[in-house]
Amino acid sequence: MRRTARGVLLRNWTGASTVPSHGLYPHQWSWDSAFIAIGLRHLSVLRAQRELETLFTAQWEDGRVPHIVFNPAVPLGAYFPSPDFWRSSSAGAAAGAPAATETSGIVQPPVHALAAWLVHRADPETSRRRGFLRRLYPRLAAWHRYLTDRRDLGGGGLVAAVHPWEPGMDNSPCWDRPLARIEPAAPDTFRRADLDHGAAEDRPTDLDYGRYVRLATEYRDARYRDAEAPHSFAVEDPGINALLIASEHALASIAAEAGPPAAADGHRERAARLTAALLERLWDAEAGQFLCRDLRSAGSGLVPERSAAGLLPLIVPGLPDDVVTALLRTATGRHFGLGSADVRLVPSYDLCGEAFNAKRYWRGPAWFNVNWLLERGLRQYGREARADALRTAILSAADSSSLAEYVDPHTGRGRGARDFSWTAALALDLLT
Ligand code: 2M8
Repeated sequence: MRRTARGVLLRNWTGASTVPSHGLYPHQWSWDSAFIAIGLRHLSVLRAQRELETLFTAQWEDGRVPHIVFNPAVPLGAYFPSPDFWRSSSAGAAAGAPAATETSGIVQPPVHALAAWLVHRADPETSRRRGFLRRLYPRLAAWHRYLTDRRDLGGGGLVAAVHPWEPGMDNSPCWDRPLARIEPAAPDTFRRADLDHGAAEDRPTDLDYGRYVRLATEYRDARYRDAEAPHSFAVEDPGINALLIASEHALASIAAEAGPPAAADGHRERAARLTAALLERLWDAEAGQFLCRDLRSAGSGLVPERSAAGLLPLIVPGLPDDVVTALLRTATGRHFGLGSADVRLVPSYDLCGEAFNAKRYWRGPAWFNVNWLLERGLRQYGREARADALRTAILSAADSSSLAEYVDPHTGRGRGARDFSWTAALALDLLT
């Protein structure tokens, strides 16, 4: 298993970073790279550092880390939307997009400070010698500042996603309502390259894509300036915010190690403020989990859909005991089935939800990054036996599915791409 996972990471390495999968995703993705670095550190600490460094060379001057960094050697038709759609170097110039690298203009969850800290800890000596954290710290701090300063669209102290691709869970049923208001772009205005590699029944629908394209076009046409963009989709997602908090804690450790030590307190304070806002704005005691908040609905209400993103705050340190207990009850109950005989891994969406579909991407299948984060959260809250069982289940599903992108949560059968990088990386991490 270890050998197979290493082989995948070696083959998916392109010289300065790793593709999630050569066919379906032939460029560098932001949160993929963070998870990949966490696994790569066991294989080559230098490559793990390089993975993150490469991503951050594409950071925009306003602090945003784009969700895709395009490889210029890959033909335009290999992935949609391609650089000629995003036009970052021209349309993004006012927001400080790099001139020499093409990127997307949206972001993904901020797992990077957490990854950087874990990579550092794997070999602190090499990290110090290369000034890894010293160089990365200001970039990570600017990244978090972008999110907290420019993306607090609800004014309540949380980060809002402005596109369904931003939380990384593209077609989650949580977006169905907020997306229903978006007029889809005409189907003949774009060509879906994903269907050249993935089965249509496993992927988002054409209607979803029409809306993704419309929203990205609107942002691009506003030259990616958050103050001017219409942001007709604006959702506070518990996953993004939980990962930001975990990363803010990591940033405090990074500042103490390699930044201005006085900054560590500031990061801890910011983590505490974000945690309070997360509890205040997204916790739903009745549901026993965190929900998304749709900022564009009348009354900007919580979305009554259960996504696994609503369990991810388990990785946030210092949650009140009653919240942790309720989260565990929900995770192990009928909606997510953690530890039950007919559920292999925690699904991305409510097993009892109307929109549940065991095959279709983020509408039910189980994902390895989500389960890895939950395993970490269970350990953080002292649920060692549950964490051990989940670890075993993750490794077994990764192995039997040929390191699939996602699996059917009931059978563990692989779906989507195989030899998927973050599956390999996180399996390697759990093995080490
Ligand atoms: C998926 O998203 C991309 C768009 O960003 C796509 O469908 O083309 C998601 O699973 C996302 O979370 C992931 O980062 C990306 C690459 O693995 O693929």
